[in-house]
Amino acid sequence: VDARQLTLDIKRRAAQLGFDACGVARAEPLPEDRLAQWLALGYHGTMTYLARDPGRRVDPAALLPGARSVICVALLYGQAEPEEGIPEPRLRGEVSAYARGVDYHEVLRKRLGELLAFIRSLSPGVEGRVYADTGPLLEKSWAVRAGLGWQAKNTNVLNRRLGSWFFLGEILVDLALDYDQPAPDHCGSCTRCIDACPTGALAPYVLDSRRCVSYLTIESREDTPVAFREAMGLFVFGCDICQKVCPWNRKAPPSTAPELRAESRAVERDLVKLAAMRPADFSSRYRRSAIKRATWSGLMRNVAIALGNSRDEEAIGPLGGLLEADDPMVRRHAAWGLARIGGEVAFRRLTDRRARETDATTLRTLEEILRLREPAS
Ligand code: B12
Ligand code: SF4
Ligand code: SF4
Repeated sequence: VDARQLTLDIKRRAAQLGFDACGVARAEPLPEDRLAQWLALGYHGTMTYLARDPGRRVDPAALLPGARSVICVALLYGQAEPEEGIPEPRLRGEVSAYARGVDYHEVLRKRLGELLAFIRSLSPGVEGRVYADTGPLLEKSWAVRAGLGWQAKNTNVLNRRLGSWFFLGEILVDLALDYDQPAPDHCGSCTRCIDACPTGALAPYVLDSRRCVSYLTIESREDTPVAFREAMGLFVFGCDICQKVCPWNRKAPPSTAPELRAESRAVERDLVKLAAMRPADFSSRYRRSAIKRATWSGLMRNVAIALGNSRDEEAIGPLGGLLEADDPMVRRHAAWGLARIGGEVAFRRLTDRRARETDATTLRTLEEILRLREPAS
């Protein structure tokens, strides 16, 4: 089969499998300098895996000897908002749009596996590897090369027809195919995403993860810097702001993947229910959801911040519960949340906890909070 026909067949099959776009790039090494520069600036924060073995990130041949092509796909996950029929709780947290269905790793890998099986049926003996998010490929760079869009100022891949609410996945193969042209940049003079980012994490085309709410709520295993907590608002998992404000997303088509909708109701946005979730409930509830990545402790830390940011006295009860959590990090954030709500009842909880607190760092946090309060009372 000639490369052109094979490529057309692969793209047709990708569309049948429900992928919203498919393009192909030549598997040449990517320039290393910008990744190195980004890492040197420390913009990866504690995601040390990104700094490990940079050669493997930029050279597909290091992943698959004889690699010749990178087949890139996009799968839309955007939903029409609001989700109908779900009553909104009084204390509602925000979960990023991408995390509302079945874990996208599972959804993408299954479909990519089917696409690879199809390629094998056309070209027996082909070597191929499937990637979806967790592998070392710099997926955005490959998507751009494969013509799926341009890497926009908010650093996501953006497509004129699809917007940016899509996941990326790839198949690396040792087959020669017909290659696509990279799409030109259509951000123009717009800076909406940069202006709207609540924590100032974006400069044009560059993200400092350490300031990004997505990183702080999902990847970080540490205390959230106090300076960012108010700006995080009600987000408990991920952040959608720099995509929501993008003009190219105004007419973005919704996802047609049923799995990405199926469990949307299982994703709890009720902060009171979330705060009451025990580690075992967390594990079973999010077993097939991207949310498990945050870990129970991380999610409870985020819930404590969101409860504080609600500035609603109803949040004092759930925050009081989190102030008794086994994990001291969760207790410290619950203390912050209670102080943010303020008032007699909240401060009585904090004073009471201070008398019993055994963790040195948490005790210091409680003392600092109460010292600020006590001279005034
Ligand atoms: C680590 C990671 C994160 C980190 C870092 C994000 C980032 N911008 O890199 C955090 C946790 C913050 C994150 C957040 C999100 N992520 Co993420 N993430 C990844 C992951 C695993 C690796 C990305 C990576 O290697 N980053 C490293 C840097 C170097 O990459 P870069 O942005 O391309 O950096 C380039 C530019 O900075 C550029 N550059 C241009 N000019 C200049 C100038 C200077 C001075 C410098 C230094 C660099 C530079 O050069 C760099 C190298 O190409 C990928 C999956 C993968 N394996 O690729 C998903 C991925 C990028 N994430 C994805 C998603 C959906 C998200 C979120 C939208 C989720 C959410 N709603 O919360 C947010 C978006 C935040 C944002 N504005 O980017 C999707 C993006 C899909 C798309 N349409 O683009 C991916 C591809 C996962 C997937 N398979 O679908 N993510
Ligand atoms: S995801 Fe949120 S915090 Fe991160 S860059 Fe975008 S707007 Fe900023
Ligand atoms: S908001 Fe504007 S600058 Fe940001 S990604 Fe969209 S078009 Fe580009």
